[in-house]
Amino acid sequence: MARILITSAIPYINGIKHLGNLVGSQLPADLYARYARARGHEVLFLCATDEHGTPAELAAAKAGMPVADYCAEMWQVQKRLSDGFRLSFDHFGRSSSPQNHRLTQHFAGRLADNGLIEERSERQVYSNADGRFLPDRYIEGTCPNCGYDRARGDQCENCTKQLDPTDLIEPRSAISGSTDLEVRETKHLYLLQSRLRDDLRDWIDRQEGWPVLTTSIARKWLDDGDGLQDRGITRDLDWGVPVRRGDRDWPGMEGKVFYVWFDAPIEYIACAGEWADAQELSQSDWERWWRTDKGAENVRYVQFMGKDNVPFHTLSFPATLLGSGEPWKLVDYIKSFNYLTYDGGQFSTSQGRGIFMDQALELLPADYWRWWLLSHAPETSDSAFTWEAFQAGVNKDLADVLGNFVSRVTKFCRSRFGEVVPEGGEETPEDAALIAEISQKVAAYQDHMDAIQVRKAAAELRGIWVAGNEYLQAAAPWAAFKSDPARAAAIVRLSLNLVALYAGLSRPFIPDAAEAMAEAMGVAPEWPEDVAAALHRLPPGAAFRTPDNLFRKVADDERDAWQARFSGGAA
Ligand code: B3M
Ligand code: ZN
Repeated sequence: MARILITSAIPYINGIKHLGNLVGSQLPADLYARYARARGHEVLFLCATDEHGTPAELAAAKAGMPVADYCAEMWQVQKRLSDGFRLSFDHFGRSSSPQNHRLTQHFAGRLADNGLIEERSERQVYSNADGRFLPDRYIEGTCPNCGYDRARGDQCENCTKQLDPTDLIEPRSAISGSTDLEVRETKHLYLLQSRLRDDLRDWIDRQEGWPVLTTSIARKWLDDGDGLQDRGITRDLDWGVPVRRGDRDWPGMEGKVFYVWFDAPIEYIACAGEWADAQELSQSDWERWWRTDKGAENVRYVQFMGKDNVPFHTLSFPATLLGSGEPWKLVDYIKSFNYLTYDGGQFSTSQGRGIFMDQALELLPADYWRWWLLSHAPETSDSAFTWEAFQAGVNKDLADVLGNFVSRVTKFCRSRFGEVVPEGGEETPEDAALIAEISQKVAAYQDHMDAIQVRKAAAELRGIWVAGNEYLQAAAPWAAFKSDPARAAAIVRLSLNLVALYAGLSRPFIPDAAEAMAEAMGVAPEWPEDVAAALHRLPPGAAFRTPDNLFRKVADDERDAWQARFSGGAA
């Protein structure tokens, strides 16, 4: 038994996430957490909302709400949806928590004490009407390149040209529309990441077996001369973690907050503190997950994220931890994902294109989405969501293979032997061959899950379901029953045991259906550490219940209607 710390990239607070976001971090993290728990490991699985930064402020302004209220409300929404998808976080925290404020300020203080933070003066646009400095994307004006009149200070959306706010013609504040802007001198803090380049390179070089997607991104930024530039870690915003040096004021930094990407990964640690506080545990209970001087040297720490988040997790966050000079736990394995595309294009939050978490759960229960998304996880390349593929995957794997198997064996048994595991009959070579085949497939399934090879694991699990189906088809208890009822009883007994076995094995992917299968068989969904023994778990005479159909099929007209509804523009 090991101790495994698992974190998923923490979703931005502004708005409901789409299925591409879900399959890129939270969902595979949940799969792994559920698997690790099932294998008897001690797991701490953490996620939170990422609440600071310009997008949160803008979204709150658009909703006409104070940003703190907006975040509190959206946290509730995201929490409800993550429960709906059965994401089994031990704690779903908030980066705006007091724990994260304290810890972020603590890290800044340590980094400053170690000479890794420098104050630099900059010239930045100040809005007299708004009484504040404006971040680049809060400034709008006409693009000098294409003439688009709503270009932002960082980029023109129309022609994609990267801009400086001073490039804009007739610049105005995106908050008030005021053109009363001036350029003022302001001070910001910079994290001198480049001084940690050698430490970071040594650390990356020591990692074995990381996904190529992770290490190639990390090395690109390390080796590229500009990649590990010193990074501004403060912003002129109202909402965020106020800049302090540990528990002291930071002269000259009044009214400023830390940059969202500085405090967001620190929330992984703070979230463990939030968890401990919520559970009424003590400081040492969370520190044993995070401090290598307090027990975390024995922890395996695994992170899940989309590829765009990799540089922050392979370089910036480790720089914060290493630079503190304190014994914080560094990540042991980073599982990163490519993108899921939607019906030949991209998911688009602004255009309402694609399926969002709330909409998905209105259409079908979580298991349908979990199974399809995980079995098509964008691991080695981007993968494509299409309604045809979704319909085919659900109908074939879930309804035709797994659902049909469970329904056939339970209904046949009920009609011939009643709702009890039938007695009699000897185990034949055919049965022994199935047990051997399943044992070997379960070993392969475990290997893929241990290696966090999500698609391969899904394919192996599907193969385990198929093997049971083929066995039942070939053994044909309905035919045997006429000439040799005892033989039919043995086939049915083994098949009912397969249902119980499937409950344990399938639970990381489809937790609700797994519960239903286990409950029908009158057992808890357990991991089969010994497959042969597990396939004799239900004794003759044990009662079971014929479950309702586990899965329904997606019909063609339904598929077409959904495709039309989520094509965008309808938002
Ligand atoms: N919120 C970006 C994202 O959701 C960002 C991740 C933070 S992880 C510390 O993709
Ligand atoms: Zn332009």
